[in-house]
Amino acid sequence: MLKPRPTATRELVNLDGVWKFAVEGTVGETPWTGPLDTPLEAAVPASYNDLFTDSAIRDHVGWVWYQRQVRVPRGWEGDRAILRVDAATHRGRVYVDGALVAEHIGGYTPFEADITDHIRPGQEFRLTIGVNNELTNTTIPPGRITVSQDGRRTQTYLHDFYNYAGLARSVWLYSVPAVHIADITVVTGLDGTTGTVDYEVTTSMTAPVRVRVLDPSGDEVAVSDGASGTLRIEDVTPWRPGAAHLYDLVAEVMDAGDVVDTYAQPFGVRTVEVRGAQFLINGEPFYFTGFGKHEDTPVRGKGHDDAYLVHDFQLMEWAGANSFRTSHYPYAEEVLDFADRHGIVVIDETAAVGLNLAVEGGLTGAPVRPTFSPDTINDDTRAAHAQAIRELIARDKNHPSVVMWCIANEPSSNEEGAREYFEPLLELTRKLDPTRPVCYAAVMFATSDNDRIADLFDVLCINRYYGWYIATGDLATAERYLEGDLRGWAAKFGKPIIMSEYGADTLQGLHSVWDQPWTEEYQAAYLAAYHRTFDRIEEVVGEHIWNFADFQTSNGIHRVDGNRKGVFTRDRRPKAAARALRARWRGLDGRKPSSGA
Ligand code: BDP
Repeated sequence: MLKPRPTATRELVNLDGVWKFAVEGTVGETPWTGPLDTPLEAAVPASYNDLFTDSAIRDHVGWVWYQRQVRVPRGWEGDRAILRVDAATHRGRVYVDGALVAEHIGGYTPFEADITDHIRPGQEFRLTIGVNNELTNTTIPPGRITVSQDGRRTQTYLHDFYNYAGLARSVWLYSVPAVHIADITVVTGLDGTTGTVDYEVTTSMTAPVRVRVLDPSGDEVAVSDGASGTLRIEDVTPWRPGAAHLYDLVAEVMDAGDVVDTYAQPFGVRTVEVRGAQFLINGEPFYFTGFGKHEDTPVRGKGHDDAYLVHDFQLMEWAGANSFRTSHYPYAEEVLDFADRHGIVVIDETAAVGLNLAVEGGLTGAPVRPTFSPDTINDDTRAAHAQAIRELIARDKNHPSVVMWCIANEPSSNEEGAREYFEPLLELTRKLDPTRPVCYAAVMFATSDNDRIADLFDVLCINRYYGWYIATGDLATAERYLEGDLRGWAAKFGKPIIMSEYGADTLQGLHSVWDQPWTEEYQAAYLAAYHRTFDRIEEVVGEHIWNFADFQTSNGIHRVDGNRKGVFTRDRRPKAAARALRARWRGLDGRKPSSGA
């Protein structure tokens, strides 16, 4: 799916700003049929939850409504007009005046509607978008809605981050010519000093296509005719971690010798491969340093913000991070574009977080239900999960920064039914993209002995909290457990291991001379214990700390104003561990730190 871009043949109108806003129940049953009668306004992009002081809005379970007027540029006669919503979390319905033009389920991937037949160039139309935040056992991520005795609907879910909802990314209106480029796929390879570029351009109607590759200075370095083929770039400059280099694949659709549509798709020439227990980028072993992140900031919730985008990447670079995981959902496309341009490596994750009912009982003492069963995570959930994978790959396939797909976080991979659930999803992922390795992030309860799916995947991504949830405050025991655990996976599977989560909640400003959980010293000592262990185990090819920054969670006695495992606070100030990381990570250039054994 192409990102909308202005080109010589396409125009783009951004619809961000302040929209009318209402919660279901406070306006009529069919709010799209007329002007929204509401005193409220909401910012787009932003999650709506933290914008208002009324807790009934923050805690609302169901639909909310956004509305604005849009004027169609008058020069669009003869073109198609496409409305694009970058994300409606978790379900969206789009109405142009009274007409439903699009419906989409899945909160973190874009969707579009061709609204040409509903609008007139030069005229205004009323755009209404309904957004629903409900999570059930057949959504990705899953959740459960209960009705309390006073009739209120309450949403629970199986992940700790707050269920922010709304229009957290941009909304666009753009034009394309009637005959246009519908999609482009680029797969690159390296043949000595030559870059190979397999490309495929799909068009709305059969029409001649020609493509050119431009280097960053705009010089043409390869050219070809035809909707698919292989281009060769002599003396190619590969895209490398820490040294981004992007080319443009300019596709042109021709009609009687004229260019009727043109689109420039940025790409980088690089290869990714898993060989034995190594993760290779451009044939060289790569060691991941970085974080699991969240899209999470004060007031905006999951709302995309370019200032935080730039600042977060600055902080990652300052710390020596060369990579991150888009835990626990696909991030805004602006984030991946930035990573492409700055040589930061990305593990790109679906929103399949919390396919795990073993954690549900917890402190409530509720009987544990099986994760995979007709009443819980079932065939319909898997169909939603498959769709999430399709949409992720369709959106992100051309990003050189994306080196691996992560199709789930902490599923109950040790439970009966896990293999049956995951095997077809993995097959689908590999069919859609045979070029990138695939992983899932393994939960604490899944060990090398009882995990039922690890052999299907390319890289073992493992989340562990020894020294926090287990052996709390006892780092000597934690280190021993960790080493035994990792050596178990290494011996059994012989695959590369990335520690995809490890971390300790830390209150900024809390100090102690002892190993006391929650202090800044403890976080630093905890991370150091893990790092010593990684350096002793050859199969470990990466370390992603949980988390880059503190983030908001749902209410619960495990959290004080959110999850505090950030190396940075929610407002991006460094805790003591940040400098220790910087000392370890800076200057590694993708190589593993030398053994601390
Ligand atoms: C892991 C989850 C992550 C949580 C983390 C924690 O993958 O989303 O935030 O634990 O408890 O289980 O801090």
